[in-house]
Amino acid sequence: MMKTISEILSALGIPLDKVEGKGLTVTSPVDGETIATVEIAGTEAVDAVIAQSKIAFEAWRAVPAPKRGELVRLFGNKLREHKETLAALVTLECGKIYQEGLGEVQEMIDICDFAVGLSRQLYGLTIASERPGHRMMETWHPLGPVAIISAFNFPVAVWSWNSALALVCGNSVIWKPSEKTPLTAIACQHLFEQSAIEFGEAPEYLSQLVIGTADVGEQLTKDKRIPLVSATGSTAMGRKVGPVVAERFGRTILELGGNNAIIVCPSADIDMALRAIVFGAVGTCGQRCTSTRRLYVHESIYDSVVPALKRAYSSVAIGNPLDEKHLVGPLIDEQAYTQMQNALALSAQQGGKLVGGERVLTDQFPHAFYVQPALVELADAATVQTETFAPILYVQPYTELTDAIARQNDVPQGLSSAIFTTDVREAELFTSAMGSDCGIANVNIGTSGAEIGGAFGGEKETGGGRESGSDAWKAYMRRATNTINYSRELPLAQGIEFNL
Ligand code: UN1
Repeated sequence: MMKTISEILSALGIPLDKVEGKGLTVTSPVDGETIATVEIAGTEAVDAVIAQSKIAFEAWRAVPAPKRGELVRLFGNKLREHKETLAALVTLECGKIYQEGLGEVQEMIDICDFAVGLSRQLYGLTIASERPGHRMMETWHPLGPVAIISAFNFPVAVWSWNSALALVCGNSVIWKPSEKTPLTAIACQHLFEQSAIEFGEAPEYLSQLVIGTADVGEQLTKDKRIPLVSATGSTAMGRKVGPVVAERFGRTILELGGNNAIIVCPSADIDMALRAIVFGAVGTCGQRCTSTRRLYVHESIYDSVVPALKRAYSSVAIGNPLDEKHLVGPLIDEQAYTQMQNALALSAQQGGKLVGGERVLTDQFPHAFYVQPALVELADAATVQTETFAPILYVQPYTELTDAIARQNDVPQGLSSAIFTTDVREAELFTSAMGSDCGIANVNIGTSGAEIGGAFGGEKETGGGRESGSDAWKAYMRRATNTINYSRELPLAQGIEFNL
């Protein structure tokens, strides 16, 4: 595996001047060292990008959808070719372990495959008309330039879910990556441009990158030429983006915070549940929007499950994410560490019993933030309402399943949820209308690691958007209802007579 930034960039064929600009300093969470400096897009540059995107869209929408799929197929192949290198870059830049970096690039490859198939399946319905000699149908048309605002924790996959679909749907794309992870974005854009050259018929500026801080995102959200803004990040970010886009009647796909819970029932396969809980809570150092943050354990098994969990926690290998023996890498930065400590201090004040949470490996990595994942046993009444992007798992016992479900739902967010049970009644209740109120409700699978084939997203303060599989593509297109009269009469709908 490649471990240095220059090895990775040269393997990807990225010219060094792209990472030796002025403006944004990129540090690696692995050791806190500077790995690059990149150029920031100014207001005029962003404006030009939007104008170019519009022109690219006008050409791209005329290309038949299966042909558009061919470009995405080539890009998927390019990702296959560079999977290991891109995964190592993901690890270096955002700190997730290499296995998860590989998993993330695999998600990109999978969504490309999905989008290629989809490019031949952008179906509309044919609808029975109430009038004789008439036919009704729906046609799905491309929308326009799509802005994609992504977060540091899935620096490449989230862009690909959006862009692969947006592109086969006939749109151009503009990507604003997190300012913490511009290098992986530069790498993806570079691989995409190579695929576009191979494809030969893509308009220039079909996919563009704008690097910058929140003001770049704000400029994109305000611009009328962008009919759809897909934004992944905190609820606070979504609260800013949503109203600005809505004010100009643009559309959004919002993927915001989660506060995901697992319920462990008395009949659960405990070994399975433990693995799912540990992966969900400590994997990616607790920095997935789908990370497991709360755990409700039935009182009859609480005294065996919680000690087993503590044992598992104490054996988790924490360290350099490039080293394959480690399961947990660092937090993204000092701010994330401070937020984690603040959340832990608050739960201690509320009587929470804490294990873990302390900073580790400071000798080896004085400028990076590795932590022991934290487990907090909470009093019955308390439900933590906020998402802290760190490995903190709040644990509580429950007596009645309906009460556990109510507590699970009693938070502002609604992304992911899971139940571990072998009782079909409990499983069905959990996935029913009276069960979990989340966009994702799993049985005997943890809260994170969703497959791309399903629609991904959540309710309430998670923002309501859906990306990735199922019919999420419809959000990237506009629907036209066409009524066609092939008779020689002009009957009006609803039986209205209007005789001239
Ligand atoms: C995110 O954390 O923003 O389900 C996305 C999962 C991944 C995606 C997470 N497929 O954990």
